Amino acid sequence: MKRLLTGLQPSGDLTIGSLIGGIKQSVEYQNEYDSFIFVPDLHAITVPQDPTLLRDRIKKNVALYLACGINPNKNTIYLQSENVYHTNLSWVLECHTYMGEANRMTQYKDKSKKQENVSVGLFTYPILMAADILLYDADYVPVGIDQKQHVELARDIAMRFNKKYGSTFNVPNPLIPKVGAKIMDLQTPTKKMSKSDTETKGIIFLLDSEEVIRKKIMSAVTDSEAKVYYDIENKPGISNLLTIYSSFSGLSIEKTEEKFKDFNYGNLKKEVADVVVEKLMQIQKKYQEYMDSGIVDEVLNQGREKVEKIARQKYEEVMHKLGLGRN
Ligand code: AQP
Repeated sequence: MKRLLTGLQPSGDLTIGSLIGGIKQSVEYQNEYDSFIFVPDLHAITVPQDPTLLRDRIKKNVALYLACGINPNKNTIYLQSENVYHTNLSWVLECHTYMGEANRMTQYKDKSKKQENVSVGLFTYPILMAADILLYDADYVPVGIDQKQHVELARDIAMRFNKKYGSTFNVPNPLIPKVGAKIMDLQTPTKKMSKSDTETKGIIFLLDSEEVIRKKIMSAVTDSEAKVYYDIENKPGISNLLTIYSSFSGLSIEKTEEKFKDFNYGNLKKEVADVVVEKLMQIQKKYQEYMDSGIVDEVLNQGREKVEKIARQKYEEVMHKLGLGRN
């Protein structure tokens, strides 16, 4: 069975972008693949975090994974920082990554603009991500379009390492969703909806109340043409709303466009809000049950035990090939 790996940073509360661009794929693929899903808390500290909020979010995110349909019997669920081999391998991979390659990462360019003091960790983030993937010989990594470049870097590093030291790592492939590849901010629809943005009016968090969700969608920025059709370039706000509807309802973009072609913007927003509220309320009910049940720790303990063995074996192979250590 091919292995699929995904992780969503606890750098902010999970959003509908995280759901559509990340979790949804994992839910759809969990019957077909040996699925690994983890909480990349080491990635989260590439930008400043409040320790109390971070720790709180780790458990919340696992409960949300489960509430969104990640089945703990079909997925290996674990916490990145509880397995030292991620950082060990990351260092090894850093020593096999060229500055030119790391310099080309566009997400770093975007994210570093938002920071005052940019950490080296933010720059080397894609290499830690490569370690996350290569450590477990993942075949597929479901990612939003913005993270595709990182998976390509992991591929390049894997191929280089294999060529130099003999076959060691599986070469992974990105899996990009057809619809909802990028959910945009409702207030600035030319910008990706990101959970760590400080301006939250344009972000729908999975745990937002019904009232807040409706308010955010009803005040989404659109345009003055008053005509509903899909055109990302000229109508980013409307196109984003159509994408959100399509992703939540399962209707294709073409059918969604057709359905709303005679709607005014207010009525379109109301329908989008209805479909989002319905889904998120179901998720929130299950989330609360998981948070109250103690299952989160159970799942993370099991995951930690399983991945530690796999990772140690891979890292020892790497050490041996590089001439590190004594054996
Ligand atoms: N708005 C989005 N549209 C589509 N896909 C998205 N993803 C995140 N936001 C959107 C996808 O979700 C997966 C997990 O990503 P992540 O949470 O680890 O990192 P990220 O892409 O950096 O997410 P954010 O929300 O933008 O986080 P911050 O604010 O911390 O930078 C990935 O596959 C991602 O593409």
